[in-house]
Amino acid sequence: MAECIFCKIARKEIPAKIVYEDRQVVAFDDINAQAPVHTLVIPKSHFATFNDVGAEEEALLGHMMLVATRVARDKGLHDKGYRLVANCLESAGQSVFHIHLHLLGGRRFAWPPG
Ligand code: DGP
Repeated sequence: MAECIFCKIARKEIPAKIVYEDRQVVAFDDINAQAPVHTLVIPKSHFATFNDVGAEEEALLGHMMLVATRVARDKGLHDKGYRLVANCLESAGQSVFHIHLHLLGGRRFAWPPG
């Protein structure tokens, strides 16, 4: 999508600290980090929310999860633990309408989330 900020990051039209990329996804560090490690995993194709992802994208969603675990390993979190978060719609905290997984780590997290 032309105006989507995460599409622009995927197309390298605006800068981001990209830590992983392949044909389907890009992972880059969050500009407003909430933990020592805060990386976002996005698909290169645009879906505004997880409600917009159909069953035909099952493999893509699984790939996003596996990439998140790979980045967690690369960032030294594999044995320490980490959190994966996906916010869907405003009430859950979604502010960018291009689906993404948050990989958070490097500190202790509370449960339940706020
Ligand atoms: P969410 O609130 O779940 O939609 O998360 C969106 C995240 O995206 C939020 O933690 C901040 C991050 N973010 C927003 N704009 C940019 C940007 O231009 N660059 C980077 N690296 N992160 C961004």
